Amino acid sequence: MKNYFQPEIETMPLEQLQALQSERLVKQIAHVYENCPAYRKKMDEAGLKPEDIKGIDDISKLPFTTKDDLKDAYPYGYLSVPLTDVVRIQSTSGTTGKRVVAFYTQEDVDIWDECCARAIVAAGGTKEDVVHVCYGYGLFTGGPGLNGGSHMLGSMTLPMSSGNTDRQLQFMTDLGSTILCCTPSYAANLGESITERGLKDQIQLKAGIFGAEPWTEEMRHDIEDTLGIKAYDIYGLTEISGPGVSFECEEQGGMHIQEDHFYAEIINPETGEILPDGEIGELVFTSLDKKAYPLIRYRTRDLCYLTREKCSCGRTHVRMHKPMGRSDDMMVVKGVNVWPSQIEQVLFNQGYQANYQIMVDRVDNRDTIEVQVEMTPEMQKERNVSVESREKKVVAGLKSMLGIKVDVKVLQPKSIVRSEGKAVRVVDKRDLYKK
Ligand code: DLL
Repeated sequence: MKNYFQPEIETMPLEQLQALQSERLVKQIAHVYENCPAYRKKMDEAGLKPEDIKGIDDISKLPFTTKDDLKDAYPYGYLSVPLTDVVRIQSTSGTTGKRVVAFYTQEDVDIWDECCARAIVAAGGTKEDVVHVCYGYGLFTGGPGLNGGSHMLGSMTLPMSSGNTDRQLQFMTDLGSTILCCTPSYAANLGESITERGLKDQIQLKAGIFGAEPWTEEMRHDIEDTLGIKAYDIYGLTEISGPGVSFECEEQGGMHIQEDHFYAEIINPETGEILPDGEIGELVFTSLDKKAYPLIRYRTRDLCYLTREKCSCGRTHVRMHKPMGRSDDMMVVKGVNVWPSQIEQVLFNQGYQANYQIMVDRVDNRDTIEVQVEMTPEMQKERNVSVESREKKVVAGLKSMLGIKVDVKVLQPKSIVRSEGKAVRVVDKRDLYKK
């Protein structure tokens, strides 16, 4: 059985890594120029020939690829192998318009599974573990990705998919699940059900691999306390392959990007200029060895920063900080930039949990914003604290975080619909008035 902590790759010195990346990039550019008319056109327009790309340092010569490019070329425009070599597709949810369909050869699936196997190992997983996957299966990459990684590792895999909490808990207790893979919001939801049903003594979970949506450190601590586990972040996107593009190690200090497969850059989203490590900007990825749908300098719209500071796990691959959200998650309300994650941080700091929603509207030409959040069952029992005083406290916390007045409604437990996959945190009714 192969070892999925791969020191020869994951702890490679930088110069060696750059040599590997250079070799792979040169091959990749030759591949897309030869086999993908959309890339040949882009490179011709930029006056570039494959020979101009001699190594990783030349990457900045290449044009960016955007989500609009992929949507405009739907479905086959960026396919770079004959259709007969494709064994699988996955697809985005299409929440921001037309779907993107990503294609995989068998080798591409193997690379993806390997990245997910590495992620499970980095979270302490071994062949002895029982891996409970309740990310959705189907077009969404969450279920198939972690499923593939767990298979590759040789762990017993529970392909639960999302939803049906009763069944999740039954299998979790009966079969002794030790590693939970789902969105952080569903992990919080499961934690709540475990507490309510008094099942904590019957579960054997030790770790969780949570991603697919932004979540704060505060939410991590809450999940870790409720489930009695270590909660690891995992990141990825359909266009680049799915989960496992980066993941956390035992240090939980940012996610190591699998740099032998994906080259990362951070750019200024306005100017496209490459930013140094430590500066926040838009994350851009180049697939170095995928064949069917290899994206070159793909603009993810995710905002974060990179660090090459030494990590005590020994991995040398660059770490990305938890993305605070996509640039399109940021709302401008009353003229101020508002991130859902800032609101979440205030709520957790005041003892609330993951059950909240943000309603934005425009009334009489003025923006309105209301945060609805549930009391925890413990808060409900504290009879000496009124709902009004709780609301005032959240209003004050949000005012100091955001600088604007936010209306707040503190609700009874169980008033807000629970999420089974990616949580819908924001309902922005102003979108209805567009066009
Ligand atoms: O969400 C892939 C995935 C599945 C990642 C399971 C992790 C676990 P998409 O549906 O294409 O793919 O959405 C990708 O989700 O660009 C980010 O905006 C967001 N995202 C993914 N992981 C994280 C994370 C999957 N750990 C988009 N933290 C990305 C914050 C994340 N945002």
